Amino acid sequence: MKTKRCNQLKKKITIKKTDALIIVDAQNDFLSGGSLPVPKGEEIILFLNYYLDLFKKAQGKVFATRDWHPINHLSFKEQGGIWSSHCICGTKGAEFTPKLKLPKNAIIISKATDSSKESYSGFDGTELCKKLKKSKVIKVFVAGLAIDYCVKNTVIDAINLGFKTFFLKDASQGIDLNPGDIKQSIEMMRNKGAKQVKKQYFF
Ligand code: VGL
Ligand code: ZN
Repeated sequence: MKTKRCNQLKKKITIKKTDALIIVDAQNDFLSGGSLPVPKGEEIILFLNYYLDLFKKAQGKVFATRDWHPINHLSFKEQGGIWSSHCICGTKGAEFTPKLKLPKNAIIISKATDSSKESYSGFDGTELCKKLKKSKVIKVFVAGLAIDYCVKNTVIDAINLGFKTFFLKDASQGIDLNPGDIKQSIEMMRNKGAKQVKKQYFF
């Protein structure tokens, strides 16, 4: 039986000061030319910049997470992990793509900084929740790389922490290490209560 989805948006969205945009891992290593490129990753930059502009005009809050690994992070193949080494703190690969128009007042959240622990969520071991609550944020709009890892885990944590959570599909791409991972991740986010939205839904 097909279950009816209620988290399809019917009204247009207006960004408020208490809304936050959370850009996940828009870093050089996750884009073409980087050490762990996400397929079609570049396609999201245009959309991310569109949302950044929207949030700037509405004086919404902007957060940007970054994968910020030590050189011997357990997720790297040399350490027995599944990923080629990427986003090593302080390197060019770990920098945000220069194409991203990140405002000066964006709050940067470094994650997965402990060599012996993987953290896909921007909330895991960081001050992201504290900072959002301090800014009186109610709604979060999550976008970036990669849908099936850091975006998914950030979205699920945001929901569990009580934020009204939106997933910006057009400003996100995934890896699909196992084909179907992206689709499954989106299903999971929506089943947990995330609202999937795109550019056309905004004023
Ligand atoms: C990520 C794989 C490894 C992500 C981070 O940002 O989604 N994926 N580290
Ligand atoms: Zn990583």
